[in-house]
Amino acid sequence: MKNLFSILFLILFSLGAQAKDGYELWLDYQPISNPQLRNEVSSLFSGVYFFGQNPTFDIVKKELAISGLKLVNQDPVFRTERLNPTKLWLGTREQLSQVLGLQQQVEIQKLDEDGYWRGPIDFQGNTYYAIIGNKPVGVLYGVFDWLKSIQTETFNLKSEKSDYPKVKLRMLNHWDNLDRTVERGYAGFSIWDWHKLPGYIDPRYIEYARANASLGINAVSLTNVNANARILTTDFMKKAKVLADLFRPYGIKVFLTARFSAPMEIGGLKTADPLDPEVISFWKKKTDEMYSFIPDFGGFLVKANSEGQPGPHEYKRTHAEGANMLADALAPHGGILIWRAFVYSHEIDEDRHKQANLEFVPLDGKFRDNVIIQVKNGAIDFQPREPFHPLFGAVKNTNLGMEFQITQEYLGQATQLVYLAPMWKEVLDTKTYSPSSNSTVAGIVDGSDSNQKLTLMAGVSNIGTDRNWTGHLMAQSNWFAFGRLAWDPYLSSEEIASEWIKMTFGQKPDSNAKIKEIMLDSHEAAVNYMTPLGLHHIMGRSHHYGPGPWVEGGRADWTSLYYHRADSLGIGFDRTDSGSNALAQYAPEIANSWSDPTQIPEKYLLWFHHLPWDYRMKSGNTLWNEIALHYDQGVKSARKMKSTWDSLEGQIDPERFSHISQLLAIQVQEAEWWRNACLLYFQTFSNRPFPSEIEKPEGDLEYYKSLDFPFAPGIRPRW
Ligand code: BDP
Repeated sequence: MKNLFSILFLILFSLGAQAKDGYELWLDYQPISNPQLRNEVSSLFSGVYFFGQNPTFDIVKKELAISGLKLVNQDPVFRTERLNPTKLWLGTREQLSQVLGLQQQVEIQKLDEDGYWRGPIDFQGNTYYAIIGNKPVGVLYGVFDWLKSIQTETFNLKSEKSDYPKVKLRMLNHWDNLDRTVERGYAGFSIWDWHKLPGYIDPRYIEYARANASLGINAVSLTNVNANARILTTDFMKKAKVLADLFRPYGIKVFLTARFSAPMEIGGLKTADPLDPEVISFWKKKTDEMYSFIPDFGGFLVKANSEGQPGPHEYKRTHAEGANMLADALAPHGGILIWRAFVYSHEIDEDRHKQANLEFVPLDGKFRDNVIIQVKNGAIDFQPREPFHPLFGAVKNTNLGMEFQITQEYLGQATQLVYLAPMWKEVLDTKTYSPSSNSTVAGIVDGSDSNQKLTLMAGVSNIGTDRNWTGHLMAQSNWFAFGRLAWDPYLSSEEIASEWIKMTFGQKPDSNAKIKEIMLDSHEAAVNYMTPLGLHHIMGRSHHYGPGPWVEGGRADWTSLYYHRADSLGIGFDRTDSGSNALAQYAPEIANSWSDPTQIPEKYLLWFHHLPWDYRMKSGNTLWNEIALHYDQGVKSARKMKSTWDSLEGQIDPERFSHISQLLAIQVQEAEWWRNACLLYFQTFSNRPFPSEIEKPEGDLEYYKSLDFPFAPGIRPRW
């Protein structure tokens, strides 16, 4: 009988172990097959010694317990004696200082406070493998890196490695509402269960913190930038405190969004004027109260005077006056105020592209030291491809942080596989020519070109209650890639993809090469079938799902016509000096070359130029034909992604294989839909036939225009 139970248990266990639903993310720790690596790693797990104790080390212990068993079937043996037979040493530099050689001491000291060193240390005739951080969290990061090297089979017992994050604040921004809906969320509801907090702790909170820590993400803003003032009430502070306490040992600080009109909404004041003494005192008291619950509270994130959000302009005050007032309330506690540069108004008769610079450049040098301006990667809005935001390079005495969007609002939401690292890298690697001729966007963001001390990279989260966290399993790679780039913006998209694939799907060289090919082709594919050659913001109204180049009426800068400007003569937004002259906001090296349609990279052509349909492209094709060829190429690439994936049947576990295969089938349909709808629509202006090489767009335009998606996910709730 007992045997029967054991057999049943084994069967159930192995069935369970095979069911891959994505919940484990990249921390699945699949068994290592390489015998030498297995032996080395098991031996390290067989003797683990911690120099000291603290809550972060408790987490490291848990991670070693999970990973040891899964990777090499070895429970870690935690020893109380640090010498042989102990094998693995963990501790901070200070804790290990007596045993460290001079060389290591110097190496580690050079690292940033979150950095780590790992490698062999000879001591009294034995060699120990040590993972050392300047702070306990550095040990945690070092351990995750070590585990990654095992998962990716790159671990070498004899070599040393040190690393540290290039950016100080590596942050997720959740656009989560208190009712658990998520603005632009495509993976279910918010993982923050405010209703059950502070009493109930969902185990997901821990899994979430663990995943973030594995990437070095060290800050999270829990609430939507379209903020609800209620989050600043005492009841909600108590709830947020629970999360902050859970996240602390993982090295993660909590931030909250602050609604500028909160003094009126929850403070009973008649104004939110940032220079009003009562308003100042409201924010000071609120902030002090927040710190009484969360002593290491990160600070506030604010969206003001943008898309209807309240802000200092209501009181004829500047963004600097608004931001500084909040920054002053935070400063005594060491808090940081993050103020978004995503500001534009249809009441201002200016190209939306220019508005952030018009607001912020005159304020350069006027923000407090603990203020950082969070700037989207491009000047419009997370489009499939955008040239970098001209604020990078335009200010010299203002801290600037980067805001990327991990959630795929404009990039296929949760039905499409689009690996975003290549898009982010394109922006990070671009030369700004300012403050110096070699500056890049990455150099401004990490402070190496801008000299700013306070540095930030934020990513709008794609996380929700879906079992696999991100809706589309492959979208986990975007959470991962964001974390890796926030840690080191100089990594390549390719190496990040390789790491993620091995950690997610295991060590299978053939299938891994194909998955990588799919991922690396996916962004260009999406740009081609959505918005090639610099077209932008031509998605369906409000939900932004699918094509809507015909969207017109209402607020001009929320229509597609505003952006593509197609007419019988041509297409594109003239942002040269004969048009809005947004180009003048870039350094002259860029402005001059991009003003010339023959010099600007063609991928940005229609972003800055309105050109005739018969304009000759570098390929020799007319502009019209080139647009059509790009759309068609996008569809072909999507089909190729699908067939490449399908060729992996049998090599990937059935559950994940089918999930991705089904979604890729949808992606192909959506790519065809985009191509057909956009080409049929633009043809009404170009009045030219489609080039013979392309597959003729099917259907009729009226049909595409009639499609309606009242229940598309992620739409902004209206209160
Ligand atoms: C846009 C989204 C909108 C956000 C806004 C923002 O459509 O839902 O509120 O950005 O960043 O991309 O504030």
